[in-house]
Amino acid sequence: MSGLIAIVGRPNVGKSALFNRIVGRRIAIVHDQPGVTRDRITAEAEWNGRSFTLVDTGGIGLLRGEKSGDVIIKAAVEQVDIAIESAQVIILVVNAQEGVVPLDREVAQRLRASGKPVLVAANKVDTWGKENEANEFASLGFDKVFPVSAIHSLGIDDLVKAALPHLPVESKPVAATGDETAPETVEETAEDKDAPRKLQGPVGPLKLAIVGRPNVGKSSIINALTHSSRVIVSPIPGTTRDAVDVPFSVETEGGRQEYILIDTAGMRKTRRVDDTVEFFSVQRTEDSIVRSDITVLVIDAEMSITEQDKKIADVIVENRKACIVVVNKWDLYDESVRKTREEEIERRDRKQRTEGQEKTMSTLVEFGAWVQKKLFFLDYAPVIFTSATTGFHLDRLLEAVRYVASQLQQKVPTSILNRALRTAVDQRQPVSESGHRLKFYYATQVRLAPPTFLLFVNRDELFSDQYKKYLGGEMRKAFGYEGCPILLVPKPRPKTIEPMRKFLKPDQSGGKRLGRPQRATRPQRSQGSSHPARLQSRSGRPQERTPRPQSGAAREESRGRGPKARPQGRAPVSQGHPQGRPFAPKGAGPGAGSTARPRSFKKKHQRSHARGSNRAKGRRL
Ligand SMILES: Nc1nc2c(ncn2[C@@H]2O[C@H](COP(=O)(O)OP(=O)(O)OP(=O)(O)O)[C@@H](O)[C@H]2O)c(=O)[nH]1
Ligand SMILES: [Mg+2]
Repeated sequence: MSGLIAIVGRPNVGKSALFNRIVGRRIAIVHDQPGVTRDRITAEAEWNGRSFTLVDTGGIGLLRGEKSGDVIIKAAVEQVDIAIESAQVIILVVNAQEGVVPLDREVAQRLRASGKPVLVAANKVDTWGKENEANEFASLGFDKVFPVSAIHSLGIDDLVKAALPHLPVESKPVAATGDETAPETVEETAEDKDAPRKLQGPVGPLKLAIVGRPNVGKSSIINALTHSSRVIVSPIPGTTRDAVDVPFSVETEGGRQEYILIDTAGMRKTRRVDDTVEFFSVQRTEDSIVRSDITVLVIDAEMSITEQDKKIADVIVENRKACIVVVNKWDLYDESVRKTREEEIERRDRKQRTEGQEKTMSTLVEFGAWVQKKLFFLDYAPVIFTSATTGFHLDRLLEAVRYVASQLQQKVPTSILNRALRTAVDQRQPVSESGHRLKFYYATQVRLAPPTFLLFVNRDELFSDQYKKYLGGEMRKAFGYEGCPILLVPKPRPKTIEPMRKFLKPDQSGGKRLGRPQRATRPQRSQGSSHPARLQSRSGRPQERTPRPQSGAAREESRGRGPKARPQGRAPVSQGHPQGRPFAPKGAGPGAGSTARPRSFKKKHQRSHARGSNRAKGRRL
């Protein structure tokens, strides 16, 4: 156990500023307005090699004009109590510039009752030499008063050093962020010939950012998943302000899975964000999307899909994040859907429906399709219908999370990738532009999360968005990647390689086939099977026979290349049918295609590759 230090005090004394200063990062929102922090915010901190957990709390006590019945204030005070309860040492923050006020005495009394060691931090001693101002706080009845300035970083070391001896002796090293090994740029990785073997998906607990408009039930979902009241829930939009990390683990047959759920502030239309606190809240939400492994976009079943939902979805897509769409408050909608379905069945029985009559949505599958159509640019994300209140389908949400997480670990062997790409290119050749045609040499996966593929081509500027979308769709059909964006990065072939055109015989220049390049002129190998000479023939077979990663990965494993991450089965994302798949309109969305594909491909595909393996060696894709 690393130990826990709680920062408490009346509102607006600088608790969050002190918290950020000790943690060394701007986590909590600091603003000169009382009651900004509501939830309990925790962070792992380290001081002189000693790690501990630091908690920032909403202020204790009511300010003028506040009513104790206010649901948010009540909940915030409860959160402070929990923090006090679980801490080994408490830092009571007071304002040295204002001196002791009655509310400080109230808070002090409460802390004395807890029996925990308390250190008084007399904050806002901004100029050294004014420490004497802090002396009057001795009257609060605690042994130690530390004059500090959180903003100017004065006196912090003495304060923390005095707190550390109260923590349990055993300490854990500070948790790794998991980002250290992530390659910074695609280029960097591509140059590294061993890159494919080093690819690594998200490590450490998976970070799930729960985002959406205000009041859609983000905090409720977190509380329901963790069976706790960890974050504050209220009917007042804008309840959550800071991004709150909530650790969470699930036991499955496969073992224990650790997550960090990040509760975020609801995002309103930018032009309505007139208040500074809300501005910072939204910024924290965007930061949470950036640092998440998977983003869960929550929408309100009752409110349909609004422009604002689309804007938030845009942020997710821009940041290339894996995503799951959750339609929450389904309990409020369920009844009317049931009625519609009954009417539909009745009409069908009476054969009343005429051809061409618009069908009403009455199943979750149809609703899922509608949602994905509306959020077409996010159509790679499975849609789950939940109720945080009744617990409806929260298990499915977890299953989807597990499944998408497994997709972020999927490494497609280069040979299989190239076969899939060849099939796709054979099936639909890139449209030639100004007499030049885009030619593909080979492809290799350079990143797992998000799945990123480097495609060596003759000229990257010929790779149109339209063709990228088509290829992305074909990759999705071949390898799944539900919930993940697929990135295709064209790269001109290495300069050491002579243009393939050079080897064209004059009579072939208009045709598809190329003369066989000389050995020395072939593209460099980036990995054993990725060499164009090893590419297998154009199968000329239907796209359905495109390889599935499972078979390839299994093959790689049997070659002794070590275990590869494989999908652990498909997520039951189509709500109406547990075994179903998410709906994704074919070809919709950037770099995304239909997620639907026949299940019987794998065997057929294996056969097709066995047959075609020796043909057309040395060809371009
Ligand atoms: N009927 C119903 N009500 C829900 C459900 N989920 C949340 N609510 C209610 O919706 C209101 C808002 O819930 P919160 O969890 O605070 O919503 P939030 O998205 O975190 O809101 P902000 O933090 O303000 O952005 C509360 O009154 C909840 O009780 C649900 O599944 N069904
Ligand atoms: Mg909330």
